[in-house]
Amino acid sequence: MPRRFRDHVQRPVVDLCGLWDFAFLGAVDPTEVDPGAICFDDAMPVPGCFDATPKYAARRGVAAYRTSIPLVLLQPALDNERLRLEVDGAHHHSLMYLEGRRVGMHAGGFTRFHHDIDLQDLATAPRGELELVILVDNAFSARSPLHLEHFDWYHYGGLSRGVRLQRLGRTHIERVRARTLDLEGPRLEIAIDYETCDMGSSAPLSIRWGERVLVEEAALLEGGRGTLIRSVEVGGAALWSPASPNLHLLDVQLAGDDMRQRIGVRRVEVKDKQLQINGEPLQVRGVNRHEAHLHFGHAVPASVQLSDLQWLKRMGANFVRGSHYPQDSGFLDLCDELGICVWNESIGWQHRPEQLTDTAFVEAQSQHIEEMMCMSENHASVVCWGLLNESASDHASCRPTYERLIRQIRARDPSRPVTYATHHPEQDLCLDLVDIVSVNTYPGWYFETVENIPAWLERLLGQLRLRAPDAPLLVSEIGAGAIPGFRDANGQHWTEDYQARVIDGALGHLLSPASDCIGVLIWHFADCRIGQNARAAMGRPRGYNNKGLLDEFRRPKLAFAVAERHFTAARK
Ligand code: ADA
Repeated sequence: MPRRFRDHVQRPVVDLCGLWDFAFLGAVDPTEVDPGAICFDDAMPVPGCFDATPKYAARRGVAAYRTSIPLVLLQPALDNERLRLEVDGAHHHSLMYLEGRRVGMHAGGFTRFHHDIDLQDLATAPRGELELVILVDNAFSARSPLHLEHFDWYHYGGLSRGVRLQRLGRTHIERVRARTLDLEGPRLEIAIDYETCDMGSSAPLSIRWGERVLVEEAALLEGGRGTLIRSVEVGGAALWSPASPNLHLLDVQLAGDDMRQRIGVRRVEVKDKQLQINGEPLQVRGVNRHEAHLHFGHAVPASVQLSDLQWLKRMGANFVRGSHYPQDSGFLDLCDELGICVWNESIGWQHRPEQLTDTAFVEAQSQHIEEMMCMSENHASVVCWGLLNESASDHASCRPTYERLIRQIRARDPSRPVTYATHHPEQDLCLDLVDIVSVNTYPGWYFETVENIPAWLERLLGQLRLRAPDAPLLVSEIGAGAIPGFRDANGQHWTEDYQARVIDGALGHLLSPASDCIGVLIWHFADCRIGQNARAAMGRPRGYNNKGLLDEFRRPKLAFAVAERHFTAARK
């Protein structure tokens, strides 16, 4: 494994994580708030979710965060006075003010976005500090069409991931994309998106792979935005796979700017009704995981991310579906290192035709998908893209939206398969659009007896096979609820005993060699809080989705050992 590194060594970057000034403003229109008039009377950590703290529990509305950045931290001064404010996740809608001037607005949590600011546009601070105020609104409103109240999880609010301020030169690297072209060699395509203020200039470009120099040249840059594409051979590079998660350091330098990424060389393919990595079929053994924790909301710290993955490794899992939104890049880093494959999906939950045919919603999804792909495309662990969990893919009116978004994903990245989880397989009208046909089903819980789980699954997969003769089939959700610690001689619904029996019946069938599917993703890893919608809560004791193999504090239930038994046996 290559040593840990920072993304930039040459570009000045100030990490803004830490305690910020805080004020909860509540139900106000954020666009009408004067950031200079806010009375900051509290403190809040960044990353953090303010409504995961007891004082602001269950509060919805606008929250204001403030910090200041000494300009000296952004030295050395470059010849172009442009700053970039980069935010890794703000829930749900945010407005950014630097020195009192609004510099950006963003809708949708869970993705990285940035705003560029010309320093001369600011009334530069005489005290040599820049004051940054971010307003974050976690209310459900038209301002954030991607976060809807009916979803089956708690939408926490705040600055849930990292925040940075960077100083950009006249030429900067916008993004580096590395894609395996050929395992022979191996050969990679490195695409470097840049932006320059200099028309038709040439600039020194170097591409290093670990200690090796792959490219050293004067590259011709067009003015404005452009992309440099180089095909390189990385002879002898060890491949990435779940069993051997080898990573390599890619270091790109252009005109005094730099960007470094960890790359896994591997090929993901759908072939012979299988998902293959480097030509080897992958049996999917995993879980769905919400990036949530009672103490931290969506700002799950690295220590919890790591311990979650340690539980998964112990269980014999090799796969996580990031349900139901893009995963934090720190979590993906760990998945890269530990050889855990990831289905990374855009935010969504049971969208109805009125949303899927609404232009504002579709545009917001499209932008969110672009942001998800930008921040996670270099992660070797991400082996497929997903979208729109359990939405109206059974309505003809929604097919154009599926076509458009799937086309967008494929155009951006032809190297990974695309899928979505359907819960109406028999009526679904979009199965032909995806590479992997994924189905969510709850026999033994919402319908059917535990004894009938194998027969039910066999029938379901048989029907799906008729509709998708050549696609890999995946059971993307299956499970049952259990109140942690509830055991009972009758083994009724909600006992740990009952949940363990459902998991046993499901995995016993789905992981057997006779089963016509590529594997299973259990719903779900750990219990999580759901929204405050009273109707939903009637089926969710404690106000939690209790189908976790572990409880909300990651204490394993009986079903964990059952999954461990099946997963480790299937691995052999
Ligand atoms: C669906 C959904 C999950 C969860 C699950 C359940 O399949 O995709 O997010 O709500 O049902 O617990 O019923």
